[in-house]
Amino acid sequence: MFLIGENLNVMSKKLAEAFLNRDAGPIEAMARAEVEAGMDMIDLNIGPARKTGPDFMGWLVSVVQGVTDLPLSLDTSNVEAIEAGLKAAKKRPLINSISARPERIEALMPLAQKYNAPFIGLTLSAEGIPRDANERGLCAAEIMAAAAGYGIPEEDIWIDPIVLPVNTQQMQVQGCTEFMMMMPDLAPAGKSTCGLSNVSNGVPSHLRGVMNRTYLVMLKRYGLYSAIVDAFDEKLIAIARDREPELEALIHSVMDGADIDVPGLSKENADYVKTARVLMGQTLYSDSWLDI
Ligand code: THG
Repeated sequence: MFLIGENLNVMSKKLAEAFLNRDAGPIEAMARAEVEAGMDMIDLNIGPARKTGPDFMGWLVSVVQGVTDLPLSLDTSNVEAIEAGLKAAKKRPLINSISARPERIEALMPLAQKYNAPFIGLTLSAEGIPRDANERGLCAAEIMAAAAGYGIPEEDIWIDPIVLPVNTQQMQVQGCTEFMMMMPDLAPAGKSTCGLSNVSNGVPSHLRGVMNRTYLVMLKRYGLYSAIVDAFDEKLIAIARDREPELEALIHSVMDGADIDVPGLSKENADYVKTARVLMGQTLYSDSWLDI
């Protein structure tokens, strides 16, 4: 699986000051650490960046490129900042992202075309976030059709079905898994990706890892091509790199409805089984889902 490191982002408490003061040191250190962790690409998430976006993205791209040759993902809703990143990048960067909203398509697809850059197509339309896998499929089809109109090849489109937090949107979680099954028919040459950590947003922080890892196994089973992930979750990286076949087999058996003797499992494996059941909507989410 192709892994995009999420850790260079404006929400980061650790990097807030460095971002504010344009202090390159901590940002270079984080980029190096993501490379060390085995990422294939680094996401540069500067948020909406309304005022100083273009200048800031240009600066950030130069700083990160100073310490690594990895390709970059330009993560902002500011169109001018995306273009500044496209201009500054040495390697073909990924535009993160273009939704199915007409004004976003009209503003960003010409840039993807001009700079010959791949982009993440976010399944979000004028009506908002889709409610199920079929609505996600419709959104994806709109994005693909629009891109074809700009002559953008299908293999440069990375569809993101928008992962939502399990604690408030539990019924939406399966929408993304089901969407992954539809991808080969929808876009045989297209790619898929998602912001994996979204699933555990708002979940007690010490429990986010088990949630993220279990969901990754589920999405991976249906062919997820890529994910934006916490570069420093070693077990998660091991799953993505096919180094946890036993854990994958356990979670697959839950997905297949196997009758599992949970009390007979190790605490760690029991946690994964309980988490898979929450993600499948079989157990109602609560912050204490592992204790019941
Ligand atoms: N799809 C696409 N791009 C995306 C997302 C997506 N980019 C942003 C986001 N979602 C993916 N990136 C993150 C980055 C950080 C976190 C979650 C997703 C995160 N951070 C912790 C927090 O906010 O509590 C820790 C912050 C810190 O370091 O202090 O959860 O879905 N295309």
